[in-house]
Amino acid sequence: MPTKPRRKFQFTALLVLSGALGIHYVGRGCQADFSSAVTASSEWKTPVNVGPPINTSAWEDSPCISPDGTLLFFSRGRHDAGQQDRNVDVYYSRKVGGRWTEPAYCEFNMKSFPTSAVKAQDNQTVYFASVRPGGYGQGDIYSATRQPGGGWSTGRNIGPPINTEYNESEPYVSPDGTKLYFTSDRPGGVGGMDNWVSTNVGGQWTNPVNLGQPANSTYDDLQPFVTQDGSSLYFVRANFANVGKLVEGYHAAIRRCDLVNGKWGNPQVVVSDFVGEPSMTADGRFLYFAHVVFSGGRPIDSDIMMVEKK
Ligand SMILES: [Ca+2]
Ligand SMILES: [Ca+2]
Repeated sequence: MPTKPRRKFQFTALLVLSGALGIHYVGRGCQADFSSAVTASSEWKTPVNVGPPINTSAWEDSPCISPDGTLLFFSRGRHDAGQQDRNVDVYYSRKVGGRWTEPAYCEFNMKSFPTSAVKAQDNQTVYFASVRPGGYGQGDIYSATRQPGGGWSTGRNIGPPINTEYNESEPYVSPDGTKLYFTSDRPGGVGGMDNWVSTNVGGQWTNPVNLGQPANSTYDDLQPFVTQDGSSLYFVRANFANVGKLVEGYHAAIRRCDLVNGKWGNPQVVVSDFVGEPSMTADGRFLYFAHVVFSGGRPIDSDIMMVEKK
């Protein structure tokens, strides 16, 4: 059983949803000054910032790239970088002629309530996390559908057993729609935030199952993304409780576990440091993620970055 004390977050969902790294580090009073260099493991090229019009001086994170690589959802804090609050909304951009179009505001945003961490598989249905009136408590997972005339529905709470009084966020649905991976701090985990999975049987989500060790740990394990063939899990391991102690390797790195005999193997670092929200194209060629930039020990910006497989 976890021995780590439960932490109380004012906006627990938002921490995971968007600006997660920044709020945590602000809250923990991290004093160190970090290089903003992002490094990737040897099978990847050099990570690059996707630039404007996606990135601005505002807080962009939670990228979700469509399987074909032509549609990018992401979150943007409407306040100055490092000053995120509940004003976090989802935008999307399309790649036309090799360039990203000016981001458009998603209809399922709700003013004054954060919405983030969209995951879409077919460009028709999206899953996202939000903190809204009428929810089950803290962050919950919602779904929205593409409307006939364009745009999106406002979103529907997908209910229990996925959503509880605890925090649920970071949904990822498998291409066939049968598996929902998400992050929660609910009881029964390994410790801190863990990743969970539920299976859709006859249109109903089954009781979520903890991914277990070594995919989860007593640190914070969050933001799951599973490759199209289901063989690799990308996620973030961070150490939000002790970030000020500069625990090596736990400054929010993206890791990968491969499925071995039906079990997730030991995680390997893919991209670091102060990175999160992995999302990959179906061909496994492009990995999008968020990166928090620090200056003077404080997060000053978050941008969306991309790395291409060699
Ligand atoms: Ca930015
Ligand atoms: Ca909840």
